Amino acid sequence: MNMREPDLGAICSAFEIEGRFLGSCPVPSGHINETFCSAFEASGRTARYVNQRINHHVFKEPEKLMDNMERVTRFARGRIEAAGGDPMRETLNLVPARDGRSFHRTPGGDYWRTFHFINGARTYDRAENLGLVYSASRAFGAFQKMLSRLPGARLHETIPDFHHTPKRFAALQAAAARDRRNRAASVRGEIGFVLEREGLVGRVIDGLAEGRIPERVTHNDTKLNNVMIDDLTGEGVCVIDLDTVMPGSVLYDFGDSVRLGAATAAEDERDLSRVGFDLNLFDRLAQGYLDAARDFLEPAEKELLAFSGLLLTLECGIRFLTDHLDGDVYFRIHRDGHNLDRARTQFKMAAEMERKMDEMEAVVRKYL
Ligand code: GN1
Ligand code: MG
Repeated sequence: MNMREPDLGAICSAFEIEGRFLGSCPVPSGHINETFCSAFEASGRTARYVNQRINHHVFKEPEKLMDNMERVTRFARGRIEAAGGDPMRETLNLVPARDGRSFHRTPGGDYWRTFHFINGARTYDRAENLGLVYSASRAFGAFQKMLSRLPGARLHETIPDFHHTPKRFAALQAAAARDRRNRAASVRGEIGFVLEREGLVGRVIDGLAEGRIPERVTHNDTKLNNVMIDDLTGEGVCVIDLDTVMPGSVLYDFGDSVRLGAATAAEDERDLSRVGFDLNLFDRLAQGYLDAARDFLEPAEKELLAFSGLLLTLECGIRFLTDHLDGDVYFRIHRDGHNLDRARTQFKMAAEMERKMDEMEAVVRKYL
C-alpha cells in the first residue's frame, strides 16, 4: 500500500485538462485503489475530475487493464449515443494523458488515470431503500446486456482466477496453515465455517469449465456503491469501477450484488446482531436485475441465481478471512481486525441465505 500524499496538481498536469487547478480532496472509498477528486476553473466555470492511482500490486498489468477500460467505455459511448442517451453521464469518460495514452505513469512507477466527474448523481454505501436497490441492480443487468455485444478479442483478465471460488478456498487453507501472524487459533470458528462448505465452492466454476454456463463479459465487482444513482430520478445512471470488467459469469455479478444490496448493515459492522440478509431487498435485486437481463440469460444461469448470492458472499468472506490471516496485505484496513469484522458479516449473511434458500429461489422464479 502506498501512503505517500500525492501532489494532485502535478498529476493532473499530465492529463488533457484545461484551466487552473483549484484543489483536490481524497475520496475515501474502495479497498484497493486510491481515489481523489480535483477541481479546475476554466472560462469562469468549475469542472471536476476523478483521479485514481491504480494499485499495481493488485492489478499487476495496468496497461492491459486500461486497454480493457478504453475498449469498454468506447463501446458504451457508441451504444449510448445510438440510443439517444447522454454519454457524458451514462458511462465513465477517461480524460487522456498528454502523451495520448489513457493513463499516466509517474517516474516513481505509479499509474494514474482521470475521469470526468458525473454531476447530479451519487453512490450509496448501504441499501437505504428498496427503490435504490432495484435501480442499481437493473443498471448492472443492463451493463451486462450491453457488453454481451462487445466486439473484438477476449478481454484481458485483469486479475486471473478472480472469482475462482475453489482457489479462494485453497488460499484460505494455505493461509491458515502458514499462520503468518499467529491469528489462526483465534479464528477457528470462522475457518471451520468455511471448511464445512467445501461442497459449495465449485458449483459455478465447474459449470463454466464444462461449458454448461457460458463465459461472458462481466463486471465482477457489483457492489451497490458501484452504480451512480441519479439525484432527481433515483435511477441508475452509470456503472463505475471497471477494473475487473473481464471474462466471467453473470452469476459472479448477480451473486456479488447480494452481499451489499440485500444486507441490513454495513460490510464491516461489528455488532453482528444488526447484520443480516433481507429478503425484501433481495426481491428488489432480483426484479431489477431480471428486468434488464431476463431475455438474454440461459437456463443454466437462471437456475443458479439465488445460489450465487450465497456463493459470492461466502467467497468474499473467505477473501477477507484469508487477508486477516496473512496480515492485511490486500484489502486496505482502517482499524485492527477490520478484515475479520468484514469476514464475519459475510459469513453471517451466508448462513442466513442458506436458511432462506427456498424463499430466495421462489423470489427468482417470480421474476423469471
Ligand atoms: C474490493 O476496492 P473495491 O471496494 O472496489 C475488491 C472486491 C471486493 C470488495 C469488497 C479488485 O473492491 O472484489 O468484493 O473490495 N476488489 C478487488 O468490498 O479485489
Ligand atoms: Mg472495485
